[in-house]
Amino acid sequence: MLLLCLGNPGETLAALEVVITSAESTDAGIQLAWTVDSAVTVSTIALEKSVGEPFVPVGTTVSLILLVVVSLIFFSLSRKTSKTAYVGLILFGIVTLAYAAEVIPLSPSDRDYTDAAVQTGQTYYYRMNVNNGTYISSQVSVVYGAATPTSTPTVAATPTPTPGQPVGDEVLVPAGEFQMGCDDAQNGQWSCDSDEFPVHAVLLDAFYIDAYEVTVAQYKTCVTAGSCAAANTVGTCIYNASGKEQHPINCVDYNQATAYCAWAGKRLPTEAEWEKAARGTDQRWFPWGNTDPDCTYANASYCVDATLPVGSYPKGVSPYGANDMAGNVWEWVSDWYGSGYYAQSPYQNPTGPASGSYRVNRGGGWDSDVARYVRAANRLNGTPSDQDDSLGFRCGRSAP
Ligand SMILES: [Ca+2]
Ligand SMILES: [Ca+2]
Repeated sequence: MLLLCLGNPGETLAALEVVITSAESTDAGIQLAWTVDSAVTVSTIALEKSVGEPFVPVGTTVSLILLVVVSLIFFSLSRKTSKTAYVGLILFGIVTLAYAAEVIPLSPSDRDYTDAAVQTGQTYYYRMNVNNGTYISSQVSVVYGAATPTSTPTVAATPTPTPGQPVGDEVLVPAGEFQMGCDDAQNGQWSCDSDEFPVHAVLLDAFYIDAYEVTVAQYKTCVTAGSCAAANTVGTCIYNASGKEQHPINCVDYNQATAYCAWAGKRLPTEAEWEKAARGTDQRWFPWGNTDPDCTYANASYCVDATLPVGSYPKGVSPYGANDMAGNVWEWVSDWYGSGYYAQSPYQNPTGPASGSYRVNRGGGWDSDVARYVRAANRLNGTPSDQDDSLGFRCGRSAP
């Protein structure tokens, strides 16, 4: 979106030079950035904002003082004052306050600011007050035009869960072949389900996959941006549960998961990508290896009977660094479910059957009461409209 900048940015004031170098508006707000001459010590910076009207030349503080002084004079002379004079006082007050600036305090080290409190079609004026009294010489008039609804992914800006890496991190799964599916001869005590036959070689291009399940906080960011529908809130759905912002979002259907990933500039992983990210290339049964699962490896088998913050089981991390690929919540992947698909799957970058009634869910959830459900080869399916309290998702994307 184009902005209108009026005035003469960059005028030097004594030893101080503050230049508004860029001003952009997006749906997330108006973004302002500035530079300060390195020779100048900045002790305070305050951004002043006026809505719809330019700043009066004398400045806001002076305007308010004037209003108080004029008011006192009027009231001291009240018995001698006409109604017309009172009307004049009221008008003066309205005009003065209409020009009053909102002061946005900033840290002296700040060099940019995004003002989210803006409305489409309104004009805003900003100016910098540096070191408590030195204004930049030019005002910046920002015309926030008719916004085109575009989404602004802010995944990387969400809070960091502990333990583990920051939410929003992705892990890279390099290109190459792996064995997908299950082979009873290679599966220890765990029998394969029929839809995991036959084990077959799959060649995938390199891809990224989220290191964590998408959290409630992340999903809410998409809802706030207007690009995702709110998750279901009934029963044990945690969309509105306090203190669970870093838990995986649950009770979202396939289309909601797809919409979130698109908003984040990603997509759901394919079933093959998900399985490779979960178990690597050595046909291990679980993300951490072939040790039987317990409550130190994964949130499953009713260990806590609820979701937990993502990344709570670093011991159960996959060979590529993906967390909670076993347990916490089941995860939507992009493929239609086909129980016999493995027998006809293409060798390279399979994307599942062309159509179907169910989408694939992977990894098991907090309520998986049988350990074999959290095997990396296990497959489940759900109708695309399912919103289950043990079903969430994570996103992936092709490596550039
Ligand atoms: Ca999971
Ligand atoms: Ca199964």
